[in-house]
Amino acid sequence: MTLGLTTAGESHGPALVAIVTGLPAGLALDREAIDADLRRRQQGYGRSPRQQIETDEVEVLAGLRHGRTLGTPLALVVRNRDHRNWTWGMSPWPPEGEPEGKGTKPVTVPRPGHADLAGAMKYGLDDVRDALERASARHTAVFVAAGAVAKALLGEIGVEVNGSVLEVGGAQGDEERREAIDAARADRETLGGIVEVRAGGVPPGLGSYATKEDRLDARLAFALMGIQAVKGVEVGEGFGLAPLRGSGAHDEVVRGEGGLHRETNHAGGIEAGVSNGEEIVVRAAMKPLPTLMRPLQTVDLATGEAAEALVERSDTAAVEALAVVAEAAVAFELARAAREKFGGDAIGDFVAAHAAYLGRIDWSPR
Ligand code: EPS
Repeated sequence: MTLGLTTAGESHGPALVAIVTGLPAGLALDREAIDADLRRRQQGYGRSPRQQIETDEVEVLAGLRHGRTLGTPLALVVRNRDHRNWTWGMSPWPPEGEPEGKGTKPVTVPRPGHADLAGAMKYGLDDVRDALERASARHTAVFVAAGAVAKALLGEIGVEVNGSVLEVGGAQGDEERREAIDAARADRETLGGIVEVRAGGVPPGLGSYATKEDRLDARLAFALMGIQAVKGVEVGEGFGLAPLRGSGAHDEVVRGEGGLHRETNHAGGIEAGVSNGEEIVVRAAMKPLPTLMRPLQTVDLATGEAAEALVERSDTAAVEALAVVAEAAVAFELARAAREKFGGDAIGDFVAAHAAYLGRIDWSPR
């Protein structure tokens, strides 16, 4: 038993879609909680005016009845309100009538750092829009909806997942980060940053050292690296462990009141690809976004001449959004690992298997 996630959707197409498979029956979902995460993802400082057009809300097409999962594929939809400005340009079928609205002219000036050039070459595209629409981080909205479902499942076994921003453009405090974003916007620049996700209540034993694919650290790195603009991932103290001696790098085992635990957490809650019962701590580094209002140099694919890259409405920074998306990605992967360990067709089976397992092991969270 495992969880599956398939998504579809372009940035300015009609909608974003996710199908989640492998949920137990009887899990209560809260529409407000899912929509709250969708709003959190939209709210960060430095987002594009696009966010004033979108008010993301989840719709459920299948797999849910009266707020409880049926144990069947759960189909989630988030509509793109902006699509009304692109009905001709992003029409799924050959458009009828005169071209109108946005996206009517082919994009031929690829942006360095975006999917544009590699996508056009790989898929044989004359219009770079056919690459950038799916590569856009817009579709992280539906990942967040799926992540909210995963958090509901994890909540049943006392696991909580939280993402937060550590830095934007090298600035750390709230005020400093806003100043950095304002300064970048004034210079028609963009910024990246670092986010952290922490998961508490994760029991020892999620993931496995049995194969590379089972390793929880590898799976979380994959989940985070799969998010647009992420260029680096760290587990626990990550790169900071490299210069240390062994005695300062590992987490000694002690007996607490209710069982075994660690005094430190250099490992970020994962040893040998298996959760060890300490808080899971992972970080992701995001590059500055590639759509600059001060365009970088490129080559026009239609003429072969030097040109300036595409300038489109875009975000100055989306690091706060990444914190929410990364939280969803970590939650989904932990939920998947928990489904593998605890199984169950009904939510009660899943919860009972978790409780029986905790009864067997000698563990007490710090
Ligand atoms: C994005 C470009 C901007 C962002 C978008 C991601 O969209 P637009 O080109 O329509 O202004 O706002 O993100 C979202 C719409 C979203 O909801 O996150 C890109 O190129 O990745």
